[in-house]
Amino acid sequence: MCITFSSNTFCEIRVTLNIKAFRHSTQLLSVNNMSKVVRIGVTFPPELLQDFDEIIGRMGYESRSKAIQDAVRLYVSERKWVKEENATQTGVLLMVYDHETRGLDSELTESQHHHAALISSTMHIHLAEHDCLEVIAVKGKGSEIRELSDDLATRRGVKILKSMIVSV
Ligand code: NI
Repeated sequence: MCITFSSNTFCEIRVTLNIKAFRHSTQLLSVNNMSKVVRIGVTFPPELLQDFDEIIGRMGYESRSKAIQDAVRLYVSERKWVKEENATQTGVLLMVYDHETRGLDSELTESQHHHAALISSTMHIHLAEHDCLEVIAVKGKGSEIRELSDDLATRRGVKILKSMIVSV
């Protein structure tokens, strides 16, 4: 697994994850069959890692690996709705992005126009000097919501994309 963030400066750390989660990965660095874990290399922008360490330190985590496993588990559980491809679903996509990332503003607008039938409403808030918050209300087929969500989330400059989706 390779995670890339928008910053140009990275810290490298090593994390250990449950083997079940990454048994299909083609980029495993090493597998320890005895302990049923996979060791992978992940890069982080230093400030993200600093924030993460501060939070898990306060929570009392003894190792980064356990905290990262829990974070990934939460991410997976929050996105389980994507499996219900054919059901009609509704909810909101909440996105934070850096509007100064070259071309991003128009890419995001283009993507939303492409999925116009899915989007009921969009609210844009200028959060800070660089950051914008966009709340996109959606209703439609699960697979189409997932397509839009993935398209937005994976663009460079998009820092957070949180989905709150329910089946109706
Ligand atoms: Ni803005």
